[in-house]
Amino acid sequence: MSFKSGFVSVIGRPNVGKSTTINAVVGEKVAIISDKPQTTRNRIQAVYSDSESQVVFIDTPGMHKPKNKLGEFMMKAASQTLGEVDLVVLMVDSSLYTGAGDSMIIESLKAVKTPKVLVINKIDEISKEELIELVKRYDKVGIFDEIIPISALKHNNLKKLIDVIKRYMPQGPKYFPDDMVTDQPERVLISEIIREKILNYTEKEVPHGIAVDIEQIKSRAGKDLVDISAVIYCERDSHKGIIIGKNGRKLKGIGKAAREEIELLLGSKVNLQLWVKVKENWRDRDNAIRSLGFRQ
Ligand code: GDP
Ligand code: MG
Ligand code: K
Repeated sequence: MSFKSGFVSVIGRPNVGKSTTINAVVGEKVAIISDKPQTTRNRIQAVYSDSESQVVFIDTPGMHKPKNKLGEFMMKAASQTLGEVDLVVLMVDSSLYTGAGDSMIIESLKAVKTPKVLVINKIDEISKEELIELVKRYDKVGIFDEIIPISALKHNNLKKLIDVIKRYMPQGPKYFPDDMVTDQPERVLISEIIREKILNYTEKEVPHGIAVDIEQIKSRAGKDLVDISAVIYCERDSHKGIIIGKNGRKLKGIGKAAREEIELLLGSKVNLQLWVKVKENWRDRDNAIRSLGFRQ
């Protein structure tokens, strides 16, 4: 069976239980939870991993009723993000009737083509009859591919939730190595994207003797632009030549393909600078992994 991986945006009003749910779903399988403020509008919250899949949960700020112009702008940016992930999970609180905030989110979701799952959380606070009514009401909205009642607190129906989420993930690579812990998930993803493009462009000529070290990720003040510089380490001079290609053509192609994917990941324009350096037997050095930004 082929590996599946993708990105999920969990949205909903404050206090409906988004964090509790993500933490419970990811549980002991947590690879990464980042609470550091990041420069871009998308923030990787946590990564769920098992033997057949990897699900990257993205935090999408700004999905609430806009109070002013800035709020409206945030809301627009958030909706754009929702069009770029593989699945949108809208979470509501079972004990509250659909408030203005929810209807606003539902309205803006109608324009989003990404598959949508509605999660009704806190079902421990209502009766079966009330739940049936609630499911009916949300079903009538007509935009949800699935409706899943859960209790994040009581760990009720979480297995079902992750199974459904996995069903919507496309075939994809394992973005994060097993057992790796990092507080810089974006850095790791970016280096993996670049590595993948190098392998695509060089076919079997440069097998696995490469590593990508992200030297800088910096958001340019006042602009929707992130400057990224990375060094590609290879083991031999001949490999360096292959990666760069005739007149630098191959490196240019690698850079373009990587940049386009990184722009999708970060949700902003990217200026990507790549350098190629030879570092013999980097794999044998005991601190090589650590020096490339990984903490094990
Ligand atoms: P977020 O703002 O959407 O991330 O919500 P949180 O995860 O921070 O949860 C808000 C509050 O709801 C916390 O006090 C949680 O303990 C509580 N909560 C979360 N899930 C459930 C649930 O399934 N049942 C009940 N009764 N409370 C829950
Ligand atoms: Mg939260
Ligand atoms: K910026």
